[in-house]
Amino acid sequence: MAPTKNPHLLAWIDEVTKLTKPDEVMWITGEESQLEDLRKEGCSTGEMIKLNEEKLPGCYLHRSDRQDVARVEGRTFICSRKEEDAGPTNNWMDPKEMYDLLYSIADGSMKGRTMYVIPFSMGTVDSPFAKIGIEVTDSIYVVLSMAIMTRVGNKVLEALGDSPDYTKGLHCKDKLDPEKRYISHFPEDNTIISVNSGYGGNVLLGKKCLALRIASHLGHQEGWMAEHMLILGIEDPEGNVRYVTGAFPSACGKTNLAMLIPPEKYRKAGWKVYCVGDDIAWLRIGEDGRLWAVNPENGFFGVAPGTNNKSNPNALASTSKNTIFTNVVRNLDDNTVWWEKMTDERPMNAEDWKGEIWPPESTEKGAHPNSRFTAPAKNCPCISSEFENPKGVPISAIIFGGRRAKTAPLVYQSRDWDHGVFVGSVMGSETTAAATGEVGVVRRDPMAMLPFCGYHMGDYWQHWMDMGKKMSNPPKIFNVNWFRTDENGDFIWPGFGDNLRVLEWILKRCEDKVDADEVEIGYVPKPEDIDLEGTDLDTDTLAGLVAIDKDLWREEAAGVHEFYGKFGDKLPDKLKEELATLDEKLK
Ligand code: OXD
Ligand code: MN
Repeated sequence: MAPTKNPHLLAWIDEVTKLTKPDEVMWITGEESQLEDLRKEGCSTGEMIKLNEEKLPGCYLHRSDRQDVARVEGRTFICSRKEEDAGPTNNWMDPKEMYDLLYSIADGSMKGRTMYVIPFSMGTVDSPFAKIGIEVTDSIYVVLSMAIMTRVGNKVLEALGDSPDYTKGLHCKDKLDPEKRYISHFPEDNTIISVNSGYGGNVLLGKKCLALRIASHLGHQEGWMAEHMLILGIEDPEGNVRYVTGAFPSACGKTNLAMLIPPEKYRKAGWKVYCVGDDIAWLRIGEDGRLWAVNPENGFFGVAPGTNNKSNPNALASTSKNTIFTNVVRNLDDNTVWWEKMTDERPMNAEDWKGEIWPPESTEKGAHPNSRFTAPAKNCPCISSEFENPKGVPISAIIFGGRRAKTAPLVYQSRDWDHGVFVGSVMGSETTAAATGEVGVVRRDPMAMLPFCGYHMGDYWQHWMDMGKKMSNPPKIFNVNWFRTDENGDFIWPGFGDNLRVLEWILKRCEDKVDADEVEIGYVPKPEDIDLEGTDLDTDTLAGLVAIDKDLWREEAAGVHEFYGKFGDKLPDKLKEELATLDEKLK
């Protein structure tokens, strides 16, 4: 029996049941015994593989379909009623047409299967900022992953009561046909439908679909922001904790920054760093006129390859128990997992991500490059004590970043909020050889939201401007670039924990405790103001790292003109002015 009397919800579940025609309907209660039964059932069908209970307690391996290993931006749609509202950066289809198409795919697709109903909350259930979703799915993997990534079960239904205010999420695996795969959002209906995929980013509907695409639309209407940002707490030796958020395109070390370990000198002096979130921040203006952030998620859905005891010991520790691994190597000697760069030596007796024997002489990768761990946030050794604070944490600085070999300095500060919005709107990363074969092409990814903004990007930028006007004490906005290279193509800045040296400067700037040099693009540090003790760098190198090459910046400005051209009338005037100011300063 349904554990709710909510008439809206019952009517929708009834409608979905009639459409998908499952053999059974099971409501996820959040009780451990129910989840344990599902883990057992998942193992009996091969959907899940139980790992070594002693070495990896409560951990499982899942393998997705070989054709279904990543998000599919080309098949992700924002089906707003008007095409214009989706904007030039999203795929759009008329909602009626899309519903017809998706209903025809979903029709009868759960025959012979169980339909699971997952009530989930993004944000702690008691938070005034939380949003409730109901995901209906035919995948045990989705149920178990949602139970890690979100708060699930009856407590969510209690919080919902009889309200119609929840996001509807329908997920049908169907036949996992890539040609019929659609990840569709209907912002005006607060609805998500995902079909023919079983990959996390496409089917854990709380994450990118609700907490970014749908939530960005809701935030626009309701006066808050949903951003693709980590949230980090930094404690100085005096015990003051300040919080920053950071937005980075993929492959820029966002998870590493979210779980940074201070360099030895800083550790000894008493600096500590806490992770509040690694991927998504919901931001609201507090009564104090500051911006406050909550992480709506309850777990990490992190990329496994490259994670090791040096690059990110906190992430590795987060996966030590109660974690689901997807598409990694299985070590057959001890039934544990492995991925590239986890250790120097690969396991010799192992299955690759496809579940095939991985011969010791193989030159193929064992783990899929986008293999993942789904780990409870509470496992993280540096999780913030404020992680579950329903009010969130006050933000001192917003940090944008990208991967730029030459153009962007190590760090610069925007002149003010509006200029900061400009800085975020033009951010991008250069492609690396491995990804495309074409090196150094800039891919613009405004605020790292290109694939995740659920409405017109021009309106989104205007919303940023409007939010700035409403804050009496807005965060300061910065841009960082850990990836400047020397004449040999080697990174100059050591990165990882040493990034705290830059964060220290950022926090001092927020409190007017350090001066800066004003240059064409904003404020850069005086080289002597970044603490280099314990690194191999000297102030001359630092001066090079913050130097601005005007010719490169003229090229950059030309690229921005071209990019902005896409947005037509919706490009906020303020951004046009900021670009004109940059042109002027570069003359
Ligand atoms: C993610 C992404 O998986 O941004 O977090 O792609
Ligand atoms: Mn992300």
